[in-house]
Amino acid sequence: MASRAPSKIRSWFPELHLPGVIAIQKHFKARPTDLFVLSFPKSGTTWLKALAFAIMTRTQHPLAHHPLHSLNPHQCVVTMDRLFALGQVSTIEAMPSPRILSTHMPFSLLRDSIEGSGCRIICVCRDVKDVLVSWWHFHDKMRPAEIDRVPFAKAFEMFCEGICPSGPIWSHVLEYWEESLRRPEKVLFLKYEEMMEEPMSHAKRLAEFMGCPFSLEEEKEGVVEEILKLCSFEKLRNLEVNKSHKRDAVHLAQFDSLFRKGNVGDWTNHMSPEMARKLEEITQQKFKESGLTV
Ligand code: PAP
Repeated sequence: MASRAPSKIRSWFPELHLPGVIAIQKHFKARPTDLFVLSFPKSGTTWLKALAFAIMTRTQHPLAHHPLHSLNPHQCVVTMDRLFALGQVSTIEAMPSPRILSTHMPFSLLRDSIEGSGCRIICVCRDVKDVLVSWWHFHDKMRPAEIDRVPFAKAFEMFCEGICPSGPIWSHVLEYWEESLRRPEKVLFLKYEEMMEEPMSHAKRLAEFMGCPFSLEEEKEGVVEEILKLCSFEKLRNLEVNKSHKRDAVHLAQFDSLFRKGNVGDWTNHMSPEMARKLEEITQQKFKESGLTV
């Protein structure tokens, strides 16, 4: 069997996440029916998890009494890294098919665990400037009281160097983008900004890709609109579960920290024009010849 040259891509992980990444590489094998929600952190994962879960389970749960009313999207679609880190592999193995699973691992680190399985992948990317702003706020909110706040200018410098969880962002995004070009029937690549602009067409596209398209009756009955409403930022943010400030061993993020503004272009409130230009130039340089524009 031909052996693949080791990937040259290097990624940063918080120490806490590394055992999960290593355990996934050692022990995880995807099933043909698996659906993966894969993303760089702060790119729209929570929203995509909610949408994928609501679309897949819409016939099992009437939308008015759907689990998303009482569970955070990250409780509905598990982030594998944490369960693997905690040694709870059996929880994932016991999940009935079709499973929806998620991780922020770069494709090159996940590839061997999913290759040849036939599983489907949905990835979402977001304007790099907004990802940085979102990450900075999230990091600040999660920061223990005894640790000083990282000034935005410092976070900006580090981000430009590629230093942030799962970073550098550019190789992470490009790997999934290239895989979506190679295997469009199995890898769907979405952009947060386009989803915000045209949520309806994206929900339908998602359902088709997932193999459970909306029927004409469902469309007439307004099921697509209902799902979009259930998964909307406003709706999710105002649910009791998502106002919770608690965190547990599996979900390290406090649920309320996952719903900040949900806007496109909040970077204008944080970056000088020079900073924005610098980040845009780096991004253009990294993505040049890939056909990807973010
Ligand atoms: P994660 O990587 O920790 O899972 P992720 O969900 O990818 O986080 O990103 C969080 C961002 O998505 C937040 O953006 P902001 O900081 O710019 O506000 C969050 O507000 C936004 N977000 C969460 N839920 C939704 C939603 N339902 N619709 C749109 N944006 C959302």
